[in-house]
Amino acid sequence: MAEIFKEIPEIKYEGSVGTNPLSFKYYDANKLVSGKTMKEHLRVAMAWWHNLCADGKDMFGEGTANKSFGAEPGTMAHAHRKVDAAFEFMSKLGIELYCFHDLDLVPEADDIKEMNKRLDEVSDHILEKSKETGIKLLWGTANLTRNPRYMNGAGSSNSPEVFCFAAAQVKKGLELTVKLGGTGYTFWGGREGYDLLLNTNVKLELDNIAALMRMAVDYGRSIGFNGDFYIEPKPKEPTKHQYDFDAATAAGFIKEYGLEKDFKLNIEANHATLAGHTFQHDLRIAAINGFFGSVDANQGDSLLGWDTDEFPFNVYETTLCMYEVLKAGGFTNGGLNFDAKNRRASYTYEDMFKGFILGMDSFALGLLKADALIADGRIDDFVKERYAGYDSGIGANIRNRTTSLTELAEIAEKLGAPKLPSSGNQEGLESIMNQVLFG
Ligand code: XLS
Ligand code: NI
Ligand code: NI
Repeated sequence: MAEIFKEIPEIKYEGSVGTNPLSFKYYDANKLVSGKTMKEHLRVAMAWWHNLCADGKDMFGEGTANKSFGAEPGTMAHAHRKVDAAFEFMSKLGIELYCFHDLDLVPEADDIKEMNKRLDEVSDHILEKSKETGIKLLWGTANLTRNPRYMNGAGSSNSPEVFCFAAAQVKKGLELTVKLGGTGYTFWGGREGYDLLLNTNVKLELDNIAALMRMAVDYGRSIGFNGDFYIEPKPKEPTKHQYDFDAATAAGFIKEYGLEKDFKLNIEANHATLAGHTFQHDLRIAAINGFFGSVDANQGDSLLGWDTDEFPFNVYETTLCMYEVLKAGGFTNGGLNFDAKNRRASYTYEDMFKGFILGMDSFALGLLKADALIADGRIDDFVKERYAGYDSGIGANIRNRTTSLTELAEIAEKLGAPKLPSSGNQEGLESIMNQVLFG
């Protein structure tokens, strides 16, 4: 079969002094970092939608990138060509995982039976390639946003007929996930949210979203899906009020509806920042709730208020992300899905590769620096010391809940005005971070 990215060689690690733009400077797949290889730590995945489908179209203009891969877009021949492109692309970069929505794989059909037939055909092709290369699915999902029928959401639709169609897509999405060896199934809220409270039954919509998720768990488990279900929080876009605003909101939802045995969170950098948080904040909130699952790796632009899905280059952020990932025990079923796309003006095949080289190198650096921060130990020691008052005495009693307001009030009377808490040392800690980053 004809090579698609003919002019692009296999991308190799050539070290940080290399100047070859088509080489990794820091991503060294088999380098050992604290007992695991870089590849095992990062579990890099390619997002089918951005890499093989998005052509740079925006609301002001048509696409700039040609993603036909030599076939007529909108045809099954094109769907197959995208499979060839995907596997050639991933093989050249040494990427072993990918993620997709049903509609990224095949042209949409109104009839669900026809859609499923197309999905069976293309997933057979993917499976064949997967057997040849060892490349597997990280997580699958269904696109419940694009078709006009989802104008009011899927699980949150006011129409039970639309809800049924969504259920059919989720069912098939789970079947494909199992077929392709996926270890995750994602629910990104999509249009699950609202713009106007006056026309919305919020409680009914939330109950129905949870019902769809519960049915997905029951069906998934019945067909042998042993992986994690994820909620991917996002605060806005497309609707004004998205129900899964951020990690804290999604964690509350999971607990409220008793989904905690099966669900974790997929934290996207750009979604966290849209919610007014840092990426690392949402990772920490996921982890302390026991819901650390997977990551959609990208980067937003602080001057633009939407999900720009840029390839990450901010090493300060990737370090703090990998610091949280390492502290949470690393990925198990999850990974780093590059939910990222080239800028509109970066439209060549070479740019597609450069996007991943940048993203993978940025996270490789982040991993190395996070590991160094942990090994350095000064940050951990500082935090331990900062809360040391709670290790013994009345502090320990507060933590164990073996005291009362009355006892604490008596102590306060005896002690008089407390002295100021110890310094937070923000500038000192940030200096340590710079020292570890830049040597
Ligand atoms: C959109 C989301 C989407 C999910 C998958 O903002 O990031 O791409 O990751 O549906
Ligand atoms: Ni995403
Ligand atoms: Ni996103």
